[in-house]
Amino acid sequence: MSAPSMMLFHSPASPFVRKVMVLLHETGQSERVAVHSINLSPVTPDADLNQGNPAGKIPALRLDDGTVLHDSRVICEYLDLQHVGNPLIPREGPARWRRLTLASLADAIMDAAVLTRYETFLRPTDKQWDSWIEAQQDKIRRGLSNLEQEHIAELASVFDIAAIGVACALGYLDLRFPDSGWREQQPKLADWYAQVSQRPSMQATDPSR
Ligand code: GSF
Repeated sequence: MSAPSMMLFHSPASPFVRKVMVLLHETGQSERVAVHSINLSPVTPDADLNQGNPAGKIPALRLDDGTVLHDSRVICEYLDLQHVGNPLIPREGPARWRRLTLASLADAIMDAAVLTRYETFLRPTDKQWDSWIEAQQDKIRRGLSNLEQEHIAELASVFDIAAIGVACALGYLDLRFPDSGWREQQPKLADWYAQVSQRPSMQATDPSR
């Protein structure tokens, strides 16, 4: 077995990093990537991570020639072009735009959840802005409701970039907001999530394990 040729800046709690890790598992490429764990927040940057990645966010993927790819969408697209199995991002046609738009909705839920986490956990209490937190929560609620009402069949049809994104978004809500009660409002989404959570790729990347 050859040594890993790429290095992924990683933190187990990051839902965006988890997307990349799940895609690596699902496409049989985990051993191509060495994981470099860092402790990161917007107010505690990492100088090594910032090289070639000025926004200083994870995930970032350093290739063997030193090129740095970011963000999770670009990294997933790159890795999906590197394996011989069925693509997890449709290459062309209407399916490509439907699945990428669904994946973007998942990213938007993750963004709102991560920003809520920063506001409620990192920001000093006296500086927190309740209306802003509530607006992020509304984005999450609208996103979950849209998935429940319109996208369950599509999600269940294939475990691709869209399904991976939604699964990682739900996993992050469970990790950071365990009392959010999203399952009561979205029972079909909850059933779907219970099933996909059993996949080896989801089990291997479960941040609560
Ligand atoms: C979002 C990455 C992100 O917010 C992507 O990769 O798709 N659009 C990007 N990463 C967070 C960590 S997280 O997933 O909780 C991050 O790097 N935060 C540090 C910062 O400075 O914002």
